[in-house]
Amino acid sequence: MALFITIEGGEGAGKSAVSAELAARMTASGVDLVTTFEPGGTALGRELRSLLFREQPATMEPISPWTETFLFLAGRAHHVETVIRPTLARGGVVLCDRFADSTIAYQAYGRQLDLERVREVNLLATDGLQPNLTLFLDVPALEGLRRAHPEEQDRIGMETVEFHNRVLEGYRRLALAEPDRIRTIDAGQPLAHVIEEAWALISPRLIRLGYQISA
Ligand code: Z5A
Repeated sequence: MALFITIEGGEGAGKSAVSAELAARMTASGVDLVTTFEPGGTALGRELRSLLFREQPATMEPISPWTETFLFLAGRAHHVETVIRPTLARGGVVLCDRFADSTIAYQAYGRQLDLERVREVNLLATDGLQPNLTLFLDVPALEGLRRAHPEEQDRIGMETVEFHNRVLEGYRRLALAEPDRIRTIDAGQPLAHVIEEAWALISPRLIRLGYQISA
């Protein structure tokens, strides 16, 4: 009965905007929904998020790519244990803005860490939990960066365009490798179209769960 949906993509792809509208539609349809995000879907996750993204004091040693990876993974393990699995266990629907694919795309492809090792540690953090459906919002890196609010740019968002292109390449390869789970949506189209495509992928699954969908 449960359903685990994740939304993925590069910076400014529209994940937050699309998640908000999907959540509103699901709530209006009476879905037992938990919306959450990474990094930061728990109190501990928000502490880790602040550690990852705050301006680092000059006295602090730089965060290495593997250290960065383990900080994301610590938050994910806790998020899975305390929020995601309990919701799924009671038959609820989880809509999560970023999950394990982000670590493959950003740390393995973006930071160029060893892909197999990143997969292994990711698997430990998720305890093998996989989303039922992942919506990959695919928009060219330059367009995504143009959309992102400069004042909200974090340490990773401020990486080079080459970095963001590698991230996108990572997502595209993941989508090719797992076409049943990862559905790509052209996020360069107007937001309203992106939302309708996303909803068309989600609503049949909700109907199969027994929900009466109103939109
Ligand atoms: N990260 C990582 O490295 N490893 C990991 O394991 C995890 C994360 C989990 C923070 O993530 C960083 O963490 C992120 C990856 C890394 N770094 N980067 N880059 P985040 O999810 O908190 O932050 P973000 O991806 O940078 O979010 P964002 O910039 O807010 O992007 P978004 O949520 O996809 O976009 P949005 O806020 O919905 O839209 C941005 C603007 O564009 C807004 O004004 C919208 O109205 C507009 N928009 C959206 N869609 C459209 C369309 N289709 N047309 C026109 N305008 C649009």
